[in-house]
Amino acid sequence: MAKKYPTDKYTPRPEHHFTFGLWTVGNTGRDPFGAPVRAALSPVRIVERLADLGAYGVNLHDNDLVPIDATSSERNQIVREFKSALRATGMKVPMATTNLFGDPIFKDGAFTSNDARVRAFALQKTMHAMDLGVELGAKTYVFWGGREGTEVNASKNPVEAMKRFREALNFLCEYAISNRYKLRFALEAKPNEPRGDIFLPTSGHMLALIYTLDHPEMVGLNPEVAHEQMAGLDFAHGVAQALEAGKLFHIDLNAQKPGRFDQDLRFASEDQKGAFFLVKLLEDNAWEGMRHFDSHPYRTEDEDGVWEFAYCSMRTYLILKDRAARFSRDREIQALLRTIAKRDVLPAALGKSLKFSRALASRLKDYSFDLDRLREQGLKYERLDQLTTELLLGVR
Ligand code: GLT
Ligand code: MN
Ligand code: MN
Repeated sequence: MAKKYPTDKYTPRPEHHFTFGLWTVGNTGRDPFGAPVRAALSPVRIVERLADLGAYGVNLHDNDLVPIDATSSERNQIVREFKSALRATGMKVPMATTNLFGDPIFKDGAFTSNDARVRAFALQKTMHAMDLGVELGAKTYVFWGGREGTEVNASKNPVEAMKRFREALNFLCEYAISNRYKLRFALEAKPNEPRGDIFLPTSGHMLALIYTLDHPEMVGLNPEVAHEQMAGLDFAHGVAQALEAGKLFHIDLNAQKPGRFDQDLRFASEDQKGAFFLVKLLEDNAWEGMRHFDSHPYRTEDEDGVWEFAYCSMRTYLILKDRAARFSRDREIQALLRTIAKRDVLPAALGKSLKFSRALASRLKDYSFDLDRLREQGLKYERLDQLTTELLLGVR
């Protein structure tokens, strides 16, 4: 498949740090209205094919690799074979997570279930899954609480739910510390689906929770494009806040049309401008994390289409990265940005910065601004946006 594309600067290579969930390329196309359209791919095959395409690694839920009802000797056999595929291909497993949503046990939540036995089982399952992740070399551990929510508000005390979620994360941080696991936890938000409403619906909610934990330094975010867009938010802005706070531990790249179910579309197959500003943000800040794709091939595809999807996810990222570099070199765009920067200077009478001092506060209170000038200035953002659009559409 990938042969159809030229070998060029958009050709993915392991050093680009692209990763895929086993559940993403492995998605069989089952949806609420229809049966699978593709056969399941074995984890070993996924590792081999993605290695051929230039990926760096794969990420997994415990049960993407080891079925929930496997005996311990079955588990060990599966893990042995998987590790040997990793060794043979040089592929890595940078992130692992727990499936706390698929089994009927979790129909009313895992860490926030009303049933203490379910909460305890969720901890047990997560400890085993953390052991597996560490055994495979994972450094990041993701928590996506797909079932942590309600349809019936009367059924759950939402204040209690926060306390339960916090208690579970505190427990698991201690578990990691007591085993000397070098894991960082990354929390992934989503506003709804599969629950009517999911607790901690956005990355902002998650971020606020982190600072109430016993070990906030161990816990950050795994924002997903589609999930924040479902909440109507500008993804790059949320990611920028996480980055600035040192809390961008991982990222889920995909695409989404507004106002729909969680589509998990191929990265930048929709909203190319939003995707561009995201890539630009990550690249301009030399963000060191994995470029992880959490998306599904269209249900129209056979296995060939799956690999096309995977290859092109990476290729598009590199194209956008190239466009971001071009943006930084574009003379006219840069001239407009310099005009913006020129306004970022305080009047001499006020000094260099707006950091509080009693002296500055008193000078500022007396300072007389030319308000009409500020009101009247045109900012040239129309031009800036058009130039960006032309650059993205390939005519600059
Ligand atoms: C599930 C979900 C994703 C999460 C995965 C991690 S599982 O596929 O839709 O957004 O990132 O648990
Ligand atoms: Mn995700
Ligand atoms: Mn999603």
